[in-house]
Amino acid sequence: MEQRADIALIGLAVMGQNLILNMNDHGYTVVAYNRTVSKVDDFLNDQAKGRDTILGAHSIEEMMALLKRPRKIMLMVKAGKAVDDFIETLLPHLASGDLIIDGGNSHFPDTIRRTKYLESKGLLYIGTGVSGGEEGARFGPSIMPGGSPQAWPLVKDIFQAISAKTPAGEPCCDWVGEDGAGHYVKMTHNGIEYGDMQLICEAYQLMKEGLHMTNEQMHAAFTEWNKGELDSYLIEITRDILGYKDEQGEYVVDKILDTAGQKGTGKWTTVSSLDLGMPVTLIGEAVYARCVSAMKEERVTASAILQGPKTTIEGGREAFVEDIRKALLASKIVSYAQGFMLLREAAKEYNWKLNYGGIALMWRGGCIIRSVFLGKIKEAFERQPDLVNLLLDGYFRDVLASCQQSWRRVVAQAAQAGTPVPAFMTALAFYDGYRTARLPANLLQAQRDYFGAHTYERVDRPRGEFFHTNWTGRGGSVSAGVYTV
Ligand code: 2AM
Repeated sequence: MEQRADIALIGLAVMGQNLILNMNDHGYTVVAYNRTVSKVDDFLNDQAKGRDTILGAHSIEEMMALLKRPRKIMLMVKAGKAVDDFIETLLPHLASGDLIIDGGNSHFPDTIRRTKYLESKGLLYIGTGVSGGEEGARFGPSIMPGGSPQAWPLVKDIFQAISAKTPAGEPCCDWVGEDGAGHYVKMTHNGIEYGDMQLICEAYQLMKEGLHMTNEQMHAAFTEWNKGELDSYLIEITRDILGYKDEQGEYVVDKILDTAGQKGTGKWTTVSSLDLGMPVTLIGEAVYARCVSAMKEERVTASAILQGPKTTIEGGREAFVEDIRKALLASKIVSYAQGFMLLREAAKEYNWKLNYGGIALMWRGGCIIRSVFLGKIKEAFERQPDLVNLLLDGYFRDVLASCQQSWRRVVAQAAQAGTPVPAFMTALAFYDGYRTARLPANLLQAQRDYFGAHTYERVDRPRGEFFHTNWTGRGGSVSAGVYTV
Protein backbone atom coordinates (compact mmCIF):
# COMPACT_ATOMS: atom_id res chain seq x y z
CA MET A 1 0.00 0.00 0.00
CA GLU A 2 1.26 3.45 -0.87
CA GLN A 3 2.35 5.67 2.01
CA ARG A 4 0.56 8.79 0.89
CA ALA A 5 -1.43 10.16 3.81
CA ASP A 6 -0.07 13.24 5.59
CA ILE A 7 -1.88 12.53 8.82
CA ALA A 8 -4.30 10.03 10.38
CA LEU A 9 -7.27 11.05 12.45
CA ILE A 10 -8.92 8.64 14.84
CA GLY A 11 -12.37 9.41 16.21
CA LEU A 12 -15.14 10.15 13.76
CA ALA A 13 -17.55 12.08 15.95
CA VAL A 14 -18.49 15.47 14.54
CA MET A 15 -15.31 17.33 15.69
CA GLY A 16 -13.09 14.64 14.15
CA GLN A 17 -15.02 14.54 10.89
CA ASN A 18 -14.95 18.31 10.56
CA LEU A 19 -11.22 18.52 11.24
CA ILE A 20 -10.60 15.93 8.52
CA LEU A 21 -12.69 17.90 6.02
CA ASN A 22 -10.91 21.11 7.03
CA MET A 23 -7.46 19.51 6.59
CA ASN A 24 -8.54 18.07 3.26
CA ASP A 25 -9.77 21.48 2.09
CA HIS A 26 -6.25 22.73 2.69
CA GLY A 27 -4.68 20.07 0.48
CA TYR A 28 -3.78 17.41 3.03
CA THR A 29 -4.40 13.72 2.47
CA VAL A 30 -6.00 12.32 5.60
CA VAL A 31 -6.67 8.76 6.66
CA ALA A 32 -9.72 8.28 8.88
CA TYR A 33 -10.19 5.58 11.47
CA ASN A 34 -12.67 4.91 14.29
CA ARG A 35 -13.08 2.34 17.07
CA THR A 36 -16.47 1.41 15.68
CA VAL A 37 -15.13 0.69 12.21
CA SER A 38 -18.48 0.89 10.43
CA LYS A 39 -18.39 4.66 11.02
CA VAL A 40 -15.39 4.90 8.69
CA ASP A 41 -17.43 3.79 5.68
CA ASP A 42 -20.40 5.86 6.83
CA PHE A 43 -18.14 8.91 6.78
CA LEU A 44 -16.55 8.05 3.40
CA ASN A 45 -19.97 7.53 1.84
CA ASP A 46 -21.49 10.63 3.36
CA GLN A 47 -19.62 13.79 4.36
CA ALA A 48 -16.36 12.72 2.65
CA LYS A 49 -18.03 11.46 -0.52
CA GLY A 50 -16.22 12.38 -3.72
CA ARG A 51 -12.97 13.32 -1.95
CA ASP A 52 -10.30 10.90 -3.10
CA THR A 53 -7.70 12.31 -0.72
CA ILE A 54 -9.70 11.28 2.33
CA LEU A 55 -8.85 7.63 2.86
CA GLY A 56 -10.54 5.15 5.15
CA ALA A 57 -8.77 2.55 7.26
CA HIS A 58 -10.53 -0.48 8.67
CA SER A 59 -7.72 -1.53 10.98
CA ILE A 60 -4.77 0.09 12.73
CA GLU A 61 -2.44 -1.86 10.40
CA GLU A 62 -4.14 -0.47 7.32
CA MET A 63 -3.98 3.06 8.76
CA MET A 64 -0.26 2.72 9.52
CA ALA A 65 0.51 1.42 6.04
CA LEU A 66 -1.08 4.49 4.45
CA LEU A 67 0.88 7.06 6.48
CA LYS A 68 3.98 8.93 5.38
CA ARG A 69 6.85 8.87 7.89
CA PRO A 70 7.32 10.13 10.50
CA ARG A 71 3.73 9.16 11.13
CA LYS A 72 1.33 11.69 12.62
CA ILE A 73 -1.77 10.31 14.27
CA MET A 74 -4.34 12.63 15.78
CA LEU A 75 -6.85 11.38 18.34
CA MET A 76 -10.24 13.08 18.54
CA VAL A 77 -11.75 10.67 21.03
CA LYS A 78 -13.41 11.08 24.39
CA ALA A 79 -11.03 12.48 27.03
CA GLY A 80 -9.81 10.02 29.66
CA LYS A 81 -9.45 6.30 29.25
CA ALA A 82 -10.11 6.29 25.48
CA VAL A 83 -6.91 8.30 24.93
CA ASP A 84 -4.79 5.97 27.08
CA ASP A 85 -6.35 2.93 25.41
CA PHE A 86 -5.57 4.20 21.94
CA ILE A 87 -2.02 5.12 22.93
CA GLU A 88 -1.49 1.52 24.09
CA THR A 89 -3.09 0.15 20.92
CA LEU A 90 -0.88 2.32 18.72
CA LEU A 91 2.40 1.80 20.57
CA PRO A 92 3.43 -1.57 19.04
CA HIS A 93 2.95 -0.10 15.56
CA LEU A 94 5.00 3.07 16.01
CA ALA A 95 8.65 3.77 15.21
CA SER A 96 11.03 6.29 16.73
CA GLY A 97 10.06 9.86 15.84
CA ASP A 98 6.39 9.10 15.17
CA LEU A 99 3.86 11.48 16.70
CA ILE A 100 0.58 11.04 18.53
CA ILE A 101 -1.60 14.14 18.93
CA ASP A 102 -4.49 14.33 21.37
CA GLY A 103 -6.95 16.99 20.23
CA GLY A 104 -9.58 16.27 22.88
CA ASN A 105 -10.35 18.15 26.08
CA SER A 106 -7.84 16.25 28.20
CA HIS A 107 -6.94 17.38 31.69
CA PHE A 108 -3.41 18.83 31.60
CA PRO A 109 -1.87 16.47 34.21
CA ASP A 110 -2.80 13.57 31.90
CA THR A 111 -1.06 15.32 29.03
CA ILE A 112 2.06 15.91 31.15
CA ARG A 113 2.08 12.21 32.04
CA ARG A 114 1.47 11.02 28.46
CA THR A 115 4.15 13.29 26.99
CA LYS A 116 6.74 11.90 29.40
CA TYR A 117 5.58 8.34 28.73
CA LEU A 118 5.81 8.59 24.94
CA GLU A 119 9.06 10.52 25.01
CA SER A 120 10.53 7.74 27.19
CA LYS A 121 9.79 5.41 24.28
CA GLY A 122 11.47 7.64 21.68
CA LEU A 123 8.14 8.92 20.39
CA LEU A 124 6.66 12.39 20.20
CA TYR A 125 3.44 13.64 21.76
CA ILE A 126 1.25 16.70 21.43
CA GLY A 127 -1.78 17.56 23.56
CA THR A 128 -3.64 20.33 21.88
CA GLY A 129 -6.64 22.44 22.71
CA VAL A 130 -9.06 22.81 19.82
CA SER A 131 -11.74 25.41 20.37
CA GLY A 132 -14.59 26.69 18.30
CA GLY A 133 -17.07 23.85 18.37
CA GLU A 134 -18.22 22.04 15.27
CA GLU A 135 -18.21 25.12 13.11
CA GLY A 136 -14.70 26.04 14.21
CA ALA A 137 -13.37 22.55 13.54
CA ARG A 138 -14.81 22.68 10.04
CA PHE A 139 -13.76 26.18 8.99
CA GLY A 140 -11.07 27.36 11.41
CA PRO A 141 -10.67 26.61 15.10
CA SER A 142 -8.31 28.14 17.59
CA ILE A 143 -5.60 25.52 18.11
CA MET A 144 -3.37 25.49 21.22
CA PRO A 145 -0.69 22.78 20.93
CA GLY A 146 1.79 21.76 23.61
CA GLY A 147 3.90 18.68 24.19
CA SER A 148 7.22 17.54 22.70
CA PRO A 149 8.86 20.64 21.20
CA GLN A 150 10.43 18.56 18.37
CA ALA A 151 6.91 17.67 17.25
CA TRP A 152 5.89 21.24 16.45
CA PRO A 153 7.67 21.49 13.07
CA LEU A 154 5.90 18.28 12.00
CA VAL A 155 2.42 19.76 12.37
CA LYS A 156 2.96 23.51 12.23
CA ASP A 157 1.95 23.86 8.57
CA ILE A 158 -1.15 21.70 8.86
CA PHE A 159 -2.35 23.29 12.08
CA GLN A 160 -1.73 26.87 11.00
CA ALA A 161 -3.39 26.18 7.64
CA ILE A 162 -6.60 24.86 9.19
CA SER A 163 -6.77 27.28 12.11
CA ALA A 164 -8.84 30.45 12.32
CA LYS A 165 -7.14 33.66 11.24
CA THR A 166 -7.24 37.06 12.90
CA PRO A 167 -8.66 39.98 10.90
CA ALA A 168 -5.02 40.77 10.04
CA GLY A 169 -4.57 37.24 8.69
CA GLU A 170 -2.42 35.77 11.48
CA PRO A 171 -3.13 32.13 12.37
CA CYS A 172 -4.86 31.52 15.70
CA CYS A 173 -2.44 28.70 16.39
CA ASP A 174 1.10 28.72 17.67
CA TRP A 175 3.31 26.55 19.83
CA VAL A 176 2.25 27.01 23.45
CA GLY A 177 4.91 25.10 25.39
CA GLU A 178 6.10 21.80 26.77
CA ASP A 179 4.04 18.78 27.84
CA GLY A 180 0.67 19.93 29.27
CA ALA A 181 0.96 23.64 28.37
CA GLY A 182 -1.46 23.45 25.42
CA HIS A 183 -4.16 21.73 27.38
CA TYR A 184 -3.57 24.08 30.33
CA VAL A 185 -4.09 27.10 28.10
CA LYS A 186 -7.22 25.49 26.63
CA MET A 187 -8.51 24.81 30.14
CA THR A 188 -7.91 28.44 31.10
CA HIS A 189 -9.68 29.52 27.91
CA ASN A 190 -12.70 27.51 28.99
CA GLY A 191 -12.58 29.00 32.48
CA ILE A 192 -12.53 32.49 31.01
CA GLU A 193 -15.43 31.44 28.81
CA TYR A 194 -17.38 30.53 31.97
CA GLY A 195 -16.63 34.00 33.34
CA ASP A 196 -17.61 35.85 30.17
CA MET A 197 -20.89 33.94 29.97
CA GLN A 198 -21.72 34.62 33.61
CA LEU A 199 -21.04 38.35 33.19
CA ILE A 200 -23.37 38.48 30.20
CA CYS A 201 -26.02 36.58 32.16
CA GLU A 202 -25.76 39.06 35.04
CA ALA A 203 -26.15 41.96 32.61
CA TYR A 204 -29.23 40.21 31.21
CA GLN A 205 -30.67 39.68 34.70
CA LEU A 206 -30.21 43.37 35.56
CA MET A 207 -31.86 44.46 32.32
CA LYS A 208 -34.69 41.96 32.61
CA GLU A 209 -35.51 42.00 36.33
CA GLY A 210 -34.08 45.38 37.29
CA LEU A 211 -35.06 47.49 34.31
CA HIS A 212 -37.98 45.35 33.10
CA MET A 213 -36.69 45.41 29.54
CA THR A 214 -38.32 43.24 26.89
CA ASN A 215 -36.36 40.70 24.87
CA GLU A 216 -36.63 43.03 21.91
CA GLN A 217 -35.12 45.90 23.90
CA MET A 218 -32.34 43.67 25.21
CA HIS A 219 -31.70 42.37 21.71
CA ALA A 220 -31.29 45.99 20.62
CA ALA A 221 -28.91 46.74 23.52
CA PHE A 222 -26.71 43.75 22.70
CA THR A 223 -26.76 44.73 19.04
CA GLU A 224 -25.30 48.10 20.05
CA TRP A 225 -22.79 46.57 22.46
CA ASN A 226 -21.50 44.32 19.73
CA LYS A 227 -20.48 47.34 17.69
CA GLY A 228 -18.04 48.65 20.28
CA GLU A 229 -15.40 47.51 22.77
CA LEU A 230 -17.45 44.42 23.66
CA ASP A 231 -17.59 43.18 20.06
CA SER A 232 -17.28 39.41 20.52
CA TYR A 233 -18.75 36.06 19.61
CA LEU A 234 -20.55 35.65 22.95
CA ILE A 235 -22.21 39.08 22.78
CA GLU A 236 -23.19 38.33 19.19
CA ILE A 237 -24.85 34.99 19.98
CA THR A 238 -26.57 36.54 23.01
CA ARG A 239 -28.00 39.21 20.72
CA ASP A 240 -29.28 36.48 18.38
CA ILE A 241 -30.64 34.30 21.20
CA LEU A 242 -32.60 37.24 22.62
CA GLY A 243 -34.20 37.82 19.24
CA TYR A 244 -34.96 34.19 18.46
CA LYS A 245 -38.59 33.03 18.28
CA ASP A 246 -40.01 29.52 17.77
CA GLU A 247 -42.78 28.39 15.40
CA GLN A 248 -45.39 29.79 17.76
CA GLY A 249 -43.74 33.19 17.53
CA GLU A 250 -42.55 32.96 21.14
CA TYR A 251 -39.11 33.61 22.51
CA VAL A 252 -37.18 30.36 23.05
CA VAL A 253 -34.96 31.86 25.76
CA ASP A 254 -37.99 32.34 28.02
CA LYS A 255 -38.90 28.67 27.76
CA ILE A 256 -35.50 27.36 28.86
CA LEU A 257 -35.18 26.03 32.40
CA ASP A 258 -32.73 28.07 34.49
CA THR A 259 -30.39 25.27 35.58
CA ALA A 260 -26.91 25.32 34.09
CA GLY A 261 -24.88 22.28 33.16
CA GLN A 262 -21.11 22.01 33.14
CA LYS A 263 -18.53 19.57 31.88
CA GLY A 264 -15.75 20.39 34.31
CA THR A 265 -13.18 22.63 32.62
CA GLY A 266 -14.30 25.65 34.67
CA LYS A 267 -13.94 23.57 37.79
CA TRP A 268 -10.48 22.40 36.72
CA THR A 269 -9.43 26.03 36.24
CA THR A 270 -10.67 26.95 39.70
CA VAL A 271 -9.07 23.92 41.35
CA SER A 272 -5.79 24.75 39.64
CA SER A 273 -6.05 28.38 40.81
CA LEU A 274 -6.47 27.16 44.40
CA ASP A 275 -3.54 24.75 44.00
CA LEU A 276 -1.37 27.59 42.73
CA GLY A 277 -2.65 30.15 45.24
CA MET A 278 -3.92 32.52 42.55
CA PRO A 279 -7.09 34.53 43.20
CA VAL A 280 -9.00 33.70 40.02
CA THR A 281 -12.17 34.76 41.74
CA LEU A 282 -14.37 35.57 38.80
CA ILE A 283 -14.09 32.15 37.18
CA GLY A 284 -14.68 30.60 40.59
CA GLU A 285 -17.86 32.64 41.03
CA ALA A 286 -18.96 31.67 37.54
CA VAL A 287 -18.57 27.98 38.41
CA TYR A 288 -20.43 28.45 41.70
CA ALA A 289 -23.16 30.47 39.97
CA ARG A 290 -23.84 27.43 37.78
CA CYS A 291 -23.99 25.31 40.93
CA VAL A 292 -26.49 27.72 42.53
CA SER A 293 -28.57 27.65 39.36
CA ALA A 294 -28.65 23.85 39.50
CA MET A 295 -30.34 23.99 42.94
CA LYS A 296 -33.59 24.89 41.24
CA GLU A 297 -36.03 23.20 43.58
CA GLU A 298 -34.38 24.59 46.70
CA ARG A 299 -34.36 28.05 45.16
CA VAL A 300 -38.04 27.86 44.37
CA THR A 301 -38.75 26.85 47.97
CA ALA A 302 -36.47 29.54 49.37
CA SER A 303 -37.99 32.21 47.15
CA ALA A 304 -41.19 31.92 49.18
CA ILE A 305 -39.40 31.99 52.55
CA LEU A 306 -36.40 34.31 52.39
CA GLN A 307 -37.06 38.00 52.17
CA GLY A 308 -35.34 40.48 49.91
CA PRO A 309 -35.50 44.26 49.69
CA LYS A 310 -38.43 46.08 48.17
CA THR A 311 -36.24 48.57 46.34
CA THR A 312 -35.90 48.59 42.60
CA ILE A 313 -33.17 49.94 40.40
CA GLU A 314 -33.18 53.71 40.14
CA GLY A 315 -32.19 55.95 37.31
CA GLY A 316 -33.09 56.17 33.66
CA ARG A 317 -33.05 53.01 31.64
CA GLU A 318 -30.69 54.25 28.95
CA ALA A 319 -28.16 55.55 31.44
CA PHE A 320 -28.28 52.37 33.49
CA VAL A 321 -27.84 50.15 30.43
CA GLU A 322 -24.67 52.11 29.72
CA ASP A 323 -23.61 51.62 33.35
CA ILE A 324 -24.14 47.87 32.93
CA ARG A 325 -22.07 47.87 29.73
CA LYS A 326 -19.21 49.56 31.54
CA ALA A 327 -19.53 47.24 34.54
CA LEU A 328 -19.34 44.30 32.19
CA LEU A 329 -16.28 45.66 30.41
CA ALA A 330 -14.45 46.43 33.66
CA SER A 331 -15.30 43.03 35.12
CA LYS A 332 -14.13 41.35 31.95
CA ILE A 333 -10.79 43.12 32.22
CA VAL A 334 -10.43 41.80 35.79
CA SER A 335 -11.36 38.29 34.66
CA TYR A 336 -8.75 38.22 31.90
CA ALA A 337 -6.17 39.75 34.22
CA GLN A 338 -6.87 36.91 36.67
CA GLY A 339 -6.66 34.34 33.85
CA PHE A 340 -3.25 35.61 32.80
CA MET A 341 -2.12 35.69 36.46
CA LEU A 342 -3.00 32.00 36.56
CA LEU A 343 -1.08 31.27 33.37
CA ARG A 344 1.96 33.08 34.70
CA GLU A 345 1.94 31.09 37.94
CA ALA A 346 1.34 27.80 36.10
CA ALA A 347 4.30 28.58 33.83
CA LYS A 348 6.47 28.95 36.93
CA GLU A 349 5.14 25.79 38.54
CA TYR A 350 5.37 23.57 35.47
CA ASN A 351 8.42 25.14 33.78
CA TRP A 352 6.69 26.44 30.70
CA LYS A 353 7.86 29.44 28.74
CA LEU A 354 4.55 30.94 27.77
CA ASN A 355 4.13 33.76 25.29
CA TYR A 356 1.19 35.71 26.68
CA GLY A 357 0.69 37.94 23.65
CA GLY A 358 0.76 34.81 21.50
CA ILE A 359 -1.91 33.20 23.67
CA ALA A 360 -4.14 36.27 23.34
CA LEU A 361 -3.62 36.03 19.58
CA MET A 362 -4.63 32.35 19.56
CA TRP A 363 -7.86 33.30 21.31
CA ARG A 364 -8.45 36.27 19.02
CA GLY A 365 -10.30 34.15 16.45
CA GLY A 366 -11.93 30.76 16.06
CA CYS A 367 -12.75 30.07 19.70
CA ILE A 368 -15.73 30.83 21.91
CA ILE A 369 -14.09 33.80 23.68
CA ARG A 370 -12.93 35.42 20.44
CA SER A 371 -13.26 39.18 20.60
CA VAL A 372 -11.86 42.53 19.63
CA PHE A 373 -10.85 42.85 23.31
CA LEU A 374 -8.26 40.06 22.92
CA GLY A 375 -6.52 42.17 20.31
CA LYS A 376 -6.05 44.81 23.01
CA ILE A 377 -4.55 42.21 25.35
CA LYS A 378 -2.12 41.12 22.67
CA GLU A 379 -1.09 44.76 22.17
CA ALA A 380 -0.55 45.16 25.93
CA PHE A 381 1.82 42.18 26.04
CA GLU A 382 3.56 43.40 22.89
CA ARG A 383 4.16 46.78 24.52
CA GLN A 384 5.49 45.07 27.63
CA PRO A 385 6.20 41.31 27.36
CA ASP A 386 7.05 41.10 31.08
CA LEU A 387 3.88 42.95 32.16
CA VAL A 388 3.19 41.77 35.70
CA ASN A 389 -0.54 42.25 35.54
CA LEU A 390 -2.89 43.29 32.77
CA LEU A 391 -4.57 45.77 35.12
CA LEU A 392 -1.33 47.76 35.19
CA ASP A 393 -1.16 48.23 31.43
CA GLY A 394 -1.84 51.87 30.54
CA TYR A 395 -4.72 51.12 28.19
CA PHE A 396 -6.58 48.84 30.61
CA ARG A 397 -5.84 51.08 33.58
CA ASP A 398 -7.51 53.96 31.75
CA VAL A 399 -10.52 51.89 30.67
CA LEU A 400 -11.00 50.74 34.27
CA ALA A 401 -10.76 54.31 35.51
CA SER A 402 -13.37 55.46 33.02
CA CYS A 403 -15.70 52.55 33.86
CA GLN A 404 -15.41 52.49 37.60
CA GLN A 405 -18.18 54.90 38.58
CA SER A 406 -20.66 52.97 36.45
CA TRP A 407 -19.31 49.68 37.78
CA ARG A 408 -19.76 50.80 41.39
CA ARG A 409 -23.27 52.08 40.70
CA VAL A 410 -24.26 48.75 39.14
CA VAL A 411 -22.87 46.70 42.03
CA ALA A 412 -24.39 49.02 44.63
CA GLN A 413 -27.79 49.13 42.94
CA ALA A 414 -27.80 45.37 42.46
CA ALA A 415 -27.03 44.93 46.16
CA GLN A 416 -29.80 47.40 47.08
CA ALA A 417 -32.30 45.70 44.81
CA GLY A 418 -31.28 42.19 45.83
CA THR A 419 -30.30 41.11 42.32
CA PRO A 420 -27.49 38.52 42.41
CA VAL A 421 -24.48 39.67 40.40
CA PRO A 422 -21.66 37.61 41.93
CA ALA A 423 -19.24 38.03 39.03
CA PHE A 424 -19.62 41.83 38.85
CA MET A 425 -19.18 41.98 42.62
CA THR A 426 -16.16 39.73 42.89
CA ALA A 427 -14.47 41.59 40.04
CA LEU A 428 -14.92 44.89 41.86
CA ALA A 429 -13.79 43.39 45.16
CA PHE A 430 -10.66 42.08 43.47
CA TYR A 431 -9.99 45.43 41.82
CA ASP A 432 -10.27 47.19 45.16
CA GLY A 433 -8.22 44.55 46.95
CA TYR A 434 -5.47 44.60 44.37
CA ARG A 435 -5.16 48.39 44.49
CA THR A 436 -5.10 48.53 48.31
CA ALA A 437 -1.58 48.95 49.62
CA ARG A 438 -2.43 47.89 53.18
CA LEU A 439 -5.03 45.16 53.68
CA PRO A 440 -6.31 43.96 57.07
CA ALA A 441 -4.11 40.87 56.95
CA ASN A 442 -2.06 42.37 59.79
CA LEU A 443 -5.01 41.57 62.02
CA LEU A 444 -5.36 38.16 60.45
CA GLN A 445 -1.72 37.38 61.16
CA ALA A 446 -2.24 38.55 64.74
CA GLN A 447 -5.17 36.17 65.09
CA ARG A 448 -3.14 33.28 63.70
CA ASP A 449 -0.31 34.10 66.04
CA TYR A 450 -2.71 34.46 68.98
CA PHE A 451 -4.34 31.04 68.70
CA GLY A 452 -1.65 29.06 66.92
CA ALA A 453 1.67 30.86 67.48
CA HIS A 454 2.03 30.99 63.71
CA THR A 455 4.25 34.11 63.92
CA TYR A 456 4.19 37.26 61.80
CA GLU A 457 6.49 39.60 59.93
CA ARG A 458 6.76 43.28 60.96
CA VAL A 459 6.36 46.48 58.95
CA ASP A 460 9.53 47.87 60.57
CA ARG A 461 11.72 44.81 59.97
CA PRO A 462 13.07 43.12 56.79
CA ARG A 463 10.91 40.42 55.19
CA GLY A 464 11.77 36.91 56.31
CA GLU A 465 12.14 37.73 60.02
CA PHE A 466 9.39 36.14 62.07
CA PHE A 467 8.04 37.28 65.43
CA HIS A 468 5.75 35.82 68.02
CA THR A 469 3.88 37.65 70.76
CA ASN A 470 2.75 36.05 73.98
CA TRP A 471 -0.74 37.58 73.64
CA THR A 472 -2.30 36.13 76.80
CA GLY A 473 0.70 35.90 79.05
CA ARG A 474 -0.02 32.19 79.39
CA GLY A 475 1.29 30.52 76.23
CA GLY A 476 4.96 31.21 76.66
CA SER A 477 7.05 32.65 73.88
CA VAL A 478 7.54 29.47 71.85
CA SER A 479 6.27 29.84 68.27
CA ALA A 480 4.63 27.21 66.05
CA GLY A 481 7.85 26.90 64.12
CA VAL A 482 9.05 24.98 67.14
CA TYR A 483 5.89 23.28 68.29
CA THR A 484 2.33 23.25 67.02
CA VAL A 485 -0.46 24.00 69.44
P1 2AM B 1 -17.02 5.16 18.80
O1 2AM B 1 -17.60 5.77 17.56
O2 2AM B 1 -16.47 3.80 18.55
O3 2AM B 1 -17.95 5.22 19.97
C1 2AM B 1 -16.37 10.48 20.50
O4 2AM B 1 -17.14 9.78 21.43
C2 2AM B 1 -15.36 9.57 19.82
O5 2AM B 1 -14.59 8.91 20.87
C3 2AM B 1 -15.95 8.49 18.98
O6 2AM B 1 -15.15 8.36 17.82
C4 2AM B 1 -15.88 7.26 19.86
O7 2AM B 1 -15.75 6.03 19.17
C5 2AM B 1 -14.60 7.54 20.59
N1 2AM B 1 -14.52 6.80 21.86
C6 2AM B 1 -15.27 6.99 22.98
N2 2AM B 1 -14.91 6.16 23.95
C7 2AM B 1 -13.91 5.41 23.46
C8 2AM B 1 -13.10 4.38 23.99
N3 2AM B 1 -13.26 3.96 25.26
N4 2AM B 1 -12.16 3.81 23.19
C9 2AM B 1 -12.02 4.26 21.92
N5 2AM B 1 -12.73 5.23 21.37
C10 2AM B 1 -13.67 5.80 22.12
